[in-house]
Amino acid sequence: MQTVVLAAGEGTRMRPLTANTPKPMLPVAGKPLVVRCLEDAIAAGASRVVVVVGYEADVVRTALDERDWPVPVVTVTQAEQRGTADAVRTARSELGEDPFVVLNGDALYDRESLATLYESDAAVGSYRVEKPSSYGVLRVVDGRVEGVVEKPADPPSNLVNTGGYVFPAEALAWLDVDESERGELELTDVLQRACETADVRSVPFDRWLDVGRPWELLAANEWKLAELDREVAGDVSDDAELRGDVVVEAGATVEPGVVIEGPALVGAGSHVGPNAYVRGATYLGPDVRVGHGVEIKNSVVMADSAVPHLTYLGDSVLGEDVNLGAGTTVANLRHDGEPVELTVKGERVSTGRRKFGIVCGDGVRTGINCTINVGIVLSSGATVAPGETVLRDR
Ligand code: TTP
Repeated sequence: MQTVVLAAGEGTRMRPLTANTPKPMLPVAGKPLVVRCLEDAIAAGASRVVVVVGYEADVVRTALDERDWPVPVVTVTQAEQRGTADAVRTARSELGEDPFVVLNGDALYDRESLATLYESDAAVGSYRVEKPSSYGVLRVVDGRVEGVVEKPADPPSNLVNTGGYVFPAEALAWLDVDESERGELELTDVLQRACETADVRSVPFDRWLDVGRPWELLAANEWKLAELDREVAGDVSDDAELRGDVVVEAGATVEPGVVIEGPALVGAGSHVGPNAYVRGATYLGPDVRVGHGVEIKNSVVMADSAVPHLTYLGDSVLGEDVNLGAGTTVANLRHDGEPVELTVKGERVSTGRRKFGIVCGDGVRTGINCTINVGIVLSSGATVAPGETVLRDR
């Protein structure tokens, strides 16, 4: 079925990681998020994919054009990010008069459930959560979706909207919706109309992840790293130990005395050790350096970053070209055991995670022997002085 993938958004909640990299291009176990979305869509039944790009459009377009896809993949540019209905409207000229699937390019959908969605005539992918009030919640009767309510105080069900839809062909004519209260043209208004005229089914997803905030990028990596099988193409010392499903890409080097516990991926051109301990689920992007006496646990370290000496880094996300000075220690657990909070667009938000460390934008530099508290966000290019204890974002 023809498919529209929405990938034009700026990803403001993901800042500072999206300061230089559009959200669809953030790495998930070695592949950009949007590439994973397309691969899953094609495996599930997409016959042609129209990707709507916008923020840093050229970067996304180039990454998609570089790949060899088994079905046609085209991109269209949404000039202004006016909302999801506007994004699909941008794709309209590329769509035939047939039913079409829409997927969020910044979400992970499990393939089996996605395949079921593709078998439907009109449907919404639904996902069961314990606390639905912060989502779009579906009103479902006997498997039929009657509507969707945004962030309701009194949710009509525990089924939330995954942003994965099958629309009937007629919906192509319904995309000119009015602006919503928050000033966007919303696809949920098109869905509402579809619910009033067609039998829109709720297709439950076994697994789904909306990757909107930094800790969700960590969760996305945990998910996809866990699906990797052991593969060693790089140069691994006989005196290093790889436990479980560890991928060492070609051109990577693992020195003596290193222990890597899977799931973990060491990207091409990376150098680990000697004497480092890398624990799952950890993703080391291409050309990353991890040196002597370093422990990295459950973290994402993007391209060209260095954690060269005597550092502990846990449950954290580092952007590109970050350098942590010798002896940098990151806290990842509160003394009261409560979930770690992070500031997202000026508001403190619970990550829902008992363990979470820090988020560093591209180019962050920390001095020797500094300590960084849980839930700290360091913006792109921020510096930390030697010996400093960081208790506030900068
Ligand atoms: P959002 O996650 O709501 O928006 P965003 O990606 O810009 O992130 P943030 O809120 O942090 O700024 O968007 C959902 C999906 O729709 C996502 O894949 C991006 C896409 N999208 C568009 O393609 N065009 C648009 O105009 C908007 C608003 C979103």
